[in-house]
Amino acid sequence: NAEEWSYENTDTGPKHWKEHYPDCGGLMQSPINIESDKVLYDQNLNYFDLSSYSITRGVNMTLVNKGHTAEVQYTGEDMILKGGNLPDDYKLVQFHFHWGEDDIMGSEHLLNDERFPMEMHLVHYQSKLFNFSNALSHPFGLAVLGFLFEISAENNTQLDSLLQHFSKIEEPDIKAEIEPFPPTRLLSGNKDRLDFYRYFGSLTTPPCYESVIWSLSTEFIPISVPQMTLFRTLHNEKNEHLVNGYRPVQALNHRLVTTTRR
Ligand code: B30
Ligand code: ZN
Repeated sequence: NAEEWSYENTDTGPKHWKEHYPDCGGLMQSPINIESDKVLYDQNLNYFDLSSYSITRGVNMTLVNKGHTAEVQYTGEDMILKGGNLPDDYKLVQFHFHWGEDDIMGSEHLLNDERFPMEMHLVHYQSKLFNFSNALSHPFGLAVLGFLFEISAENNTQLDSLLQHFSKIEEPDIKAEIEPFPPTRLLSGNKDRLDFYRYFGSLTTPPCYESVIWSLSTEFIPISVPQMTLFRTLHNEKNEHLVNGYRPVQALNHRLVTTTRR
């Protein structure tokens, strides 16, 4: 229940999540700070097959203000994440964003202690677990593919079909149908060779289940300062600007981060 937790520095904030959601105090939590000198290059870690992301026929995408994030819910023909040494195929259910009040913060994952203005999460569930809610608490039940954003001088026109609807979803729980677009449209590099970091972790919001195979792209997505500003025009349930919806980094503990990138 959305009122039990927040990102504020209060008794509902990240330090207190574990009181209502014990998994938030676990040893495999997300996000993390990825330190490049401790990451292991894994020559057996395969690239993803993102080809089914390009299907847009028979697909519906709905943009929703969830009060703590802007989320694109996805129904219709399956968009499937394959390869990447995942134990099964994983079906896309939604993607959403984490951002800050300023361009110097907002990402959940950090790279060598560096913060980025925004992070996008493509959330998938393991096909053989039948549905998302069943997969949510299952070990390896989810695969989240994350992308960090970096500020660019030019607008990223690939984001326009999303951003043009933000004025309609200013208040929580409002939805807008958007023109379906392949998430890979935001990538400029070779989609068959998307380099990423891999580790095992959790949902970054309560209930923080340790069910997520994390893949964080090493390719950044460009976004301009005015485009970032649009995300901050959304409101939360308290009618404040929806900003700083990111969890602080969690201890790596005994985990290893691997990568496809030499
Ligand atoms: S994340 O990618 O690790 N940030 C959920 C999915 C992905 C992440 C975090 C949470 C999730 O689905 N949580 C289940 C509860 N959600 C449902 C939802 O549709 O997303 C309700 C909620 O959080 O309060 Cu918004
Ligand atoms: Zn997320």
